Amino acid sequence: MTKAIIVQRHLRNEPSSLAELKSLAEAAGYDVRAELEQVRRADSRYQIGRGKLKEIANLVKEHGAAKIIFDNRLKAVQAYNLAKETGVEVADRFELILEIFTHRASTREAKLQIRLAKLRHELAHAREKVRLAKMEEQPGFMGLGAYEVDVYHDAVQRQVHNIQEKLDKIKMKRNLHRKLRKDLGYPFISLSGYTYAGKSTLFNSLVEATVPTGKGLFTTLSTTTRLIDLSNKRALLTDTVGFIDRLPLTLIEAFRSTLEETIFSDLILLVVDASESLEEVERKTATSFDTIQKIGANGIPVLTALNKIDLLPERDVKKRIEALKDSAQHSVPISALFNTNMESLKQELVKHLNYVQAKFSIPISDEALSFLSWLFNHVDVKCAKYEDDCAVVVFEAKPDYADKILGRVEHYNGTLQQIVELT
Ligand SMILES: Nc1nc2c(ncn2[C@@H]2O[C@H](COP(=O)(O)OP(=O)(O)OP(=O)(O)O)[C@@H](O)[C@H]2O)c(=O)[nH]1
Ligand SMILES: [Mg+2]
Repeated sequence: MTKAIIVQRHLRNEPSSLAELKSLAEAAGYDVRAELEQVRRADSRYQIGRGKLKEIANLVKEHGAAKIIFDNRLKAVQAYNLAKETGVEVADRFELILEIFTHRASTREAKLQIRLAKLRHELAHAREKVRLAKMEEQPGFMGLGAYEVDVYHDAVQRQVHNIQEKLDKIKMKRNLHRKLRKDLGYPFISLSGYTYAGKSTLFNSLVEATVPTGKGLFTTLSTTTRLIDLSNKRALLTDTVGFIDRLPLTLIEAFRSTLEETIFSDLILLVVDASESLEEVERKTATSFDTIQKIGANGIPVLTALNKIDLLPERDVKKRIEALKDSAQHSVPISALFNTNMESLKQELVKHLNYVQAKFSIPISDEALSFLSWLFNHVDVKCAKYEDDCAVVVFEAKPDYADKILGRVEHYNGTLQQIVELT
């Protein structure tokens, strides 16, 4: 394991993020040996002050560290200067997140998305890096000197284009799958929320799946969709990549097609880790709502699951519900790990899916009977009885699917008698 030192510079009114940076570093496989914090304005050459830099250099020697990781975004020149002064590689939080994603990406799409994010990051820093690389060889700055800036820039741009084409093809396939699923009439529910909140654990518990969980931050980088049974109704539930504070736009853009599962859902099931301090719960919930907006999923109804309540006394659960009531209007306390309150959660999911209940009558014929047997297999039929030469049926479905069904009812000379919203 590479030994690392983590550093954050922040203003007095800004919070410390070293605990999260440490979890990120560990998720990337580093052994964090020391942490350092400095309250001051950013220094243009080193990000931190000169005195602190000496301290870091000493820590590097003392611990035999091979990497310094900054919470702050570093300019290429700052990373260069820091590497020069300390003799080891320097990375910032964004590069650290990229590193985790690179290790963890298992699907072809996720791998391509990561390469795209990396190349875009390269492009943004290309000119500065090439200039620095030409001056002198430094750890983490090698291998660029042979390229002329423009040649390098063009080469990267071509690769970006290439990957984008491949991703577009995968996206088309994904769109087709989504359309096929839509034709089945099932509503889409997507799990969403901060990384490590317990989305995959909840997914496994709701649909009896075995997606990987708990390997540190960002365990899930691709999507998995399964049918979920909600008392006679069925929906499709998707587990997907988690959010984090200051998630770089490059990464959001690169992961757009994965995130589209959320954008096109009928309901977002937002998972919040309620076991942390009230401050953390509020910060991570705000980040989650913010990211939902950023990816263009605002307007989709959100149901919040306050997870990990097994770790909290009951009065603290109430405090969290109270604290979040403005942002998360509808919340259900649960423990995904111990299957606590799963039935209430399922009931709330059904409530939030905005089903309609429709009643129709249809004259009996061979065709009508085979349509009715299809209906029993595809929607929640509440009641069916025979009156004179007609069948009278009450069923519940998503509004657009109910419309489709009623179209077929009309086709068989049936009549709609009543339709009501169930919320
Ligand atoms: N005590 C307790 N731990 C839980 C609960 N739900 C999840 N966890 C733990 O929280 C950790 C993270 O769970 P995951 O399901 O991997 O979280 P995630 O939101 O899918 O994380 P990413 O895929 O990284 O975004 C794991 O160690 C789980 O065992 C719960 O209800 N109670
Ligand atoms: Mg997960």
